[in-house]
Amino acid sequence: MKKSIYNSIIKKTKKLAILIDPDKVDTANISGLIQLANKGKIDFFFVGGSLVAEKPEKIIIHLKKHSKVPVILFPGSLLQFTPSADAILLLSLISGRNPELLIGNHVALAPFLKKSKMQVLPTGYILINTGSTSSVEYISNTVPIPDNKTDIVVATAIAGEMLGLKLIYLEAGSGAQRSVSSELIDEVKQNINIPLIVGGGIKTEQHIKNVCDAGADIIVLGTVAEKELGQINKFSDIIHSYYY
Ligand code: 1GP
Repeated sequence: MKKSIYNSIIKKTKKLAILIDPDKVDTANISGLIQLANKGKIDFFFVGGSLVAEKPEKIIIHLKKHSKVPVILFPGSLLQFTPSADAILLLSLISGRNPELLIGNHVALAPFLKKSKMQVLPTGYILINTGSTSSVEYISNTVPIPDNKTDIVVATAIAGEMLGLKLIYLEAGSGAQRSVSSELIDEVKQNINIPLIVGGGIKTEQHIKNVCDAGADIIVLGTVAEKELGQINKFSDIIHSYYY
């Protein structure tokens, strides 16, 4: 694994990643996010989605042209692969039992990744059911772990780390009514030694404080950035006020 983006993740502040769905955001309406990025308010752009009709390439090239913030592909499927991003979250959906999302897609993608200059970030992706069916659940054909099954979530995260994955991602699903609970984040964080990404349904100042206090290292915001861009400046300041 090439180290530089990963090294920046493990540095001593919490990070804000903004999720960009190429179907919802285009080069004409992304200037506000680029301005925030250039003011140091955004640490990473994640680009991708569960079901994306628009190829992510155009938006990635635009982001890279106008800002220095690393662009990380967060692919919902192999169809979203493009070597134009700086890095890729190579997701293993370890909460599920769909072999394509545990190894099949990785085999198909490996020759392309090997040829590309992208940094590969092997990530244990854990889908949590916080009360509603997410797009990821439906599209991935996997069963998310119920959010009251703390022991299963923690064991899954530990297994991911033991398998050599470099990041754990707790995902409630984009637009989730409820984000992953503080208790669950805290339990997982106490049991792993790799960075923890948390996303899905985080949309208020209080949510941000809760997930930061509980131990999230990277906080992913998607829907709130699309709908209430004006809030991101404040949210970023909260996230960046935490030091380990
Ligand atoms: C990324 O799915 C999240 O993990 C983004 O979720 O759109 O609810 O912020 P939101």
